[in-house]
Amino acid sequence: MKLVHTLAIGAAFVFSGCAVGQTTHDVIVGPNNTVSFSPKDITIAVGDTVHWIWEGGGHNVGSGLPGAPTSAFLSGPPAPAGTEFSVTFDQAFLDANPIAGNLYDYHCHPHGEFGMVGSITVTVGRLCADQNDNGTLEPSDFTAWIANFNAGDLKADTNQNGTLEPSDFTAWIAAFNMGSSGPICNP
Ligand SMILES: [Cu+2]
Repeated sequence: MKLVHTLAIGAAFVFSGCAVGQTTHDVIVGPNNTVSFSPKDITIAVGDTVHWIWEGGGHNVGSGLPGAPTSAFLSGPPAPAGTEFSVTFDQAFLDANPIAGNLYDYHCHPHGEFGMVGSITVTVGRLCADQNDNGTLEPSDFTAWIANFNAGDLKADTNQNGTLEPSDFTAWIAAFNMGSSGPICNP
């Protein structure tokens, strides 16, 4: 507690330019001459990008289940090996394409009926800096971070490395300074 307090005095008002980027998740289309996506089902955070890479040809990527396509995304007609396609599942995408549980099924049009299907589940976490989980960032999130940290609550794990340590404090400062464009955390 004392260590954390000392750090706070030294660093609380230093702007951090540390950029915490969103994650890009690669999915292989038609690996090893199979009619499949790999990995098939993934869970990502809001703001992340899914990047499909064609290892085999004659495939495409279209949202929805086989026989029931949706308009959320479509790579185009079946395409050759080497094709790439990306979709960023940011808040604007979620708003434009609302679906239960933010679960986006997709399939290859020629091979969906043969099991070439996949899914993307988008988890909408809270801003990492929002330690009191009230949906906004304010100075009380700082005292909430201290409380969470001292309680061993992984909500204080603002650098998202799975453990609590002093560097989570600097990560909290960075996240706080980024405001609403800051990183998303679960929990
Ligand atoms: Cu296919």
